[in-house]
Amino acid sequence: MAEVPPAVQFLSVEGVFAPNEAAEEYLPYLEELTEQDHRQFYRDMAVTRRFDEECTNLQRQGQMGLWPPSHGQEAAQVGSARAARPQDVIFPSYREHAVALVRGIDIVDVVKVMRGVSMGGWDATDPANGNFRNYCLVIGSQALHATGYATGVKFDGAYATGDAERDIAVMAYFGDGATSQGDVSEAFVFSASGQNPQVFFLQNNHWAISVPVTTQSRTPLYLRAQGFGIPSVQVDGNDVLASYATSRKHLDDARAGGGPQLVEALTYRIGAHTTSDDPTRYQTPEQLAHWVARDPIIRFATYLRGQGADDAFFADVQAEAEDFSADLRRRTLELGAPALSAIFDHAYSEPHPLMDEQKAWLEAYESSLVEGA
Ligand SMILES: Cc1ncc(C[n+]2csc(CCOP(=O)(O)OP(=O)(O)O)c2C)c(N)n1
Repeated sequence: MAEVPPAVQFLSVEGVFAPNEAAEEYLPYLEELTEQDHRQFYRDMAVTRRFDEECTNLQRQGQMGLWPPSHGQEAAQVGSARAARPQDVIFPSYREHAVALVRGIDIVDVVKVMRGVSMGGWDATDPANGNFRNYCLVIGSQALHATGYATGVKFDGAYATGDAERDIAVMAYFGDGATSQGDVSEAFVFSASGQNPQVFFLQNNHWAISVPVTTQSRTPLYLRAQGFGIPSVQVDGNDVLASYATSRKHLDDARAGGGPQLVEALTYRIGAHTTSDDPTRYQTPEQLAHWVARDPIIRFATYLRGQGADDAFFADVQAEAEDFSADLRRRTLELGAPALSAIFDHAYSEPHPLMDEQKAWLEAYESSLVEGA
């Protein structure tokens, strides 16, 4: 493994504001943040943690086929999502529940995907959905989708105009495992060649299901990007301020015409890859304990308490998280099945005679099965 300098960090593991040397150039990005912003970060993380637990329970109760928990990755996701501007376009993988929340997605739409009652979940082109594209279960493929989209932004000249309210950056989220996919390397090549306005946000949660990142890469992952001519930085992904500040800078740079950028957030997947997995078969208790002690939410709570947040604030957030989860549970249990013919509706973006024919056939077949027909 190559020697690397420490990752950008503002908060010590104990939650004390103590920027390290690597964090210095990112300090100005924290200056605009208000106490309200800090509290919002906490709220986003705590609500996500709570509904993520609820979704895990719902899956265990047979309400979903699968759930990929985000426990432990809340700071990486919330910091980067809050750093993006409304006009930025986000391409997630399948674990970005906190990012979905921040961008305004109705989390029940995510549940629908995992329950298998929706092909996509939400209309990604509806501005109400925060330019948050659909979840993607094909590892790394969204890096290429993002690169294609960013190429379009480039052709439209919708960046580097100097208008920060309108210039667009595209952000792609993926994991350490995805960097082993050809798609991600291809995305790096095309994006660097085109000097696209995009940021690759890599959550290194140390595992591609049961394969450790040390098996996947002999070099720190963020250094790979530099081989493609992409400026990159490694940050403490369990420090929400570090995730925010680095994402802000690199999104700003990409939007302003600086070409693609990469942020590698060092974090850890606490628990299972998905509800189909048993992490006790490969994660050591020591490694898990090391990361549990670096819980991003507890760490930021300590920081906020130092800034004057009192018990009433934390109780209020907890109550909001409980309400959110109870509502999510109620609405999940109310989800009906989609019309069988819906499967044809999104195969092509425009009407297609073959789809119409197949849909009509299925409907006729279904109605022939109705008793008495
Ligand atoms: C193209 C492709 N190959 C294999 C899989 C099976 N698979 C699902 S998740 C996963 C590991 C992904 O790890 P990483 O990219 O680090 O993301 P994480 O789940 O840890 O967030 C694999 C190999 C897949 N979904 N798609």
